[in-house]
Amino acid sequence: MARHLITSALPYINGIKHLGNMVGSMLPADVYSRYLRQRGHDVLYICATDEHGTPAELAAKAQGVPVDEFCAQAHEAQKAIYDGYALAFDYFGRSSSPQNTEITQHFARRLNENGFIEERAIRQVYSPADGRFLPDRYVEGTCPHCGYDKARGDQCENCTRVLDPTDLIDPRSAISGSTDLEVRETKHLFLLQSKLQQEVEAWVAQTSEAAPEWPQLSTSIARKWLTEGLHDRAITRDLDWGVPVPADTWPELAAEGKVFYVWFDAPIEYIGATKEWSDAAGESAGHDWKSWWYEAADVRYTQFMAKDNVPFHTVMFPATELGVREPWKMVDYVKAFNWLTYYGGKFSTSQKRGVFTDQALEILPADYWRYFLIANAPESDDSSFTWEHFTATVNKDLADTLGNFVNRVLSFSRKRFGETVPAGSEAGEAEARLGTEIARLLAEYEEQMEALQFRKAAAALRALWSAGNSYLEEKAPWLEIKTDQDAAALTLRTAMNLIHLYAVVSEPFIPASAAAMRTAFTLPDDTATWITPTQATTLDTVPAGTPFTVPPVLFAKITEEELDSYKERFGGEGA
Ligand code: B3M
Ligand code: ZN
Repeated sequence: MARHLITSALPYINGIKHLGNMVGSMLPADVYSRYLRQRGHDVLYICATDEHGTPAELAAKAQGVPVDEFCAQAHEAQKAIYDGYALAFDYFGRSSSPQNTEITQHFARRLNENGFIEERAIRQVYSPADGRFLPDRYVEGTCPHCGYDKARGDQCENCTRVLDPTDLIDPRSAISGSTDLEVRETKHLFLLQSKLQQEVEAWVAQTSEAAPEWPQLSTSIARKWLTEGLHDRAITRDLDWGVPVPADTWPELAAEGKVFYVWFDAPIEYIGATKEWSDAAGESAGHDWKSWWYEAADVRYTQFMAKDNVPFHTVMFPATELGVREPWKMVDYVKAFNWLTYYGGKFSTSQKRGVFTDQALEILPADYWRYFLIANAPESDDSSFTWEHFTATVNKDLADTLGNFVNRVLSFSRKRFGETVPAGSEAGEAEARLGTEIARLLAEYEEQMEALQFRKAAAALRALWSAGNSYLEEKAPWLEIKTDQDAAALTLRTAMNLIHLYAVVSEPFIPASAAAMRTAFTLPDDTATWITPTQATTLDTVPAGTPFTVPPVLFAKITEEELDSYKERFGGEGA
């Protein structure tokens, strides 16, 4: 059996993420990892905070704390939220780790030995008052296109035009405000991606077309970038915070304090964080990071990310890995997502529009969000978050279809037959039909999950829940009981077996509720992590006589008043 390496794009350190970030990377990666683990695969799910670069330095400055302290705190804050969503990372690392420094420097040295790195002199803005070169975002001024007076050196937020710091009118330092700026020549390292164009092209063609094919979104973005041609790019910056250029190879640049550009070291942190995972556990734990990454032909590597990150993962990082000329594991499957919008508009971290991951958890438990987000994942197109849609989905799918079924069946059975699963008659024709239907839907669910089609997998799961409701309506044990106790008992025993099946197969989506359903039954050897379609046909994993309890209501309905208050708090339509 293959080993599965799974990574989700590394959340940037400067601030709490919104629901759109969650559904486009970490959440589906977690659902997929959980599913594969349940199916008995050896899975390693790695993520980390992406901590270098100017936004981290600027955010730390704004808070008036040293950047390393800022990152340490922000890492813990993000980690706590992801724990709240029950994201079951094998390790959640930090790109500022010594492990990442070591591997990033190693990659750079190898690229250099192989002729893929060149030192080039470029002209850059220098601030004598600050005593340093100012990278793009550290220069502010007036946009030459629209006149906006707070345009940054990389882009004007107002008209979105991409800028060069030297384009700005009346430029000033974002650090000190000094307008005494000059342009000086300085050396930087360039990665000669143009030399790797053909190799990357061949790799993309081969990998994206292998079975299963990459989603069209990933392939089309990769192709577009390759068609436009790979350009050599600067991979160093003048910043205090970052992976230092190694002095053994570039003494002059190291002495000037140059560090690698954040997008150079961030993907390498997938490997770095795996080493952090190894190192943290000690050798005794059997965590062998290198076996997952180096000469790891038996590893199947799946990445999750939003579409804006696709070029870095399908083109740039592969170019880096290919240029290193060592057998590092390259991605097999790139699962990319479109945008989740907020009432059709952009979720925006900088403008605080939409629902942030910490706020969502203050309102409702993680399972509500996990289910809604995955069932509406922006897979083939953008999808829109609205409070109306969220409320309708929670109330219908989670509260009515699943939660109500569970509580109704268990409460009614306890009332009529006591606290163990009743025996009743032998299964009949209705049970046979139900078993066949459940097996069919379960096979569909497995197929969609294996194809990483999350919306379709969610739809199959929902259909499994509905099938239980249809069965219950058809048999109507509350009527059967009046004339035939054994018939009613059979119906309830069958329904309780469905609850147990739901507990097992819903776990990737709603782990906490799944645990509540599963522990309702006191089964001596209930260790199976999956129920196959064939096993499902007989619906007999929970035998008569099994003690059970009635769990608290699994999902509360969202009321009209609550809906109104959420819209009021977060801004509804037109936001
Ligand atoms: N940190 C995502 C972002 O901030 C970026 C992903 C890195 S993955 C190696 O847009
Ligand atoms: Zn502008």
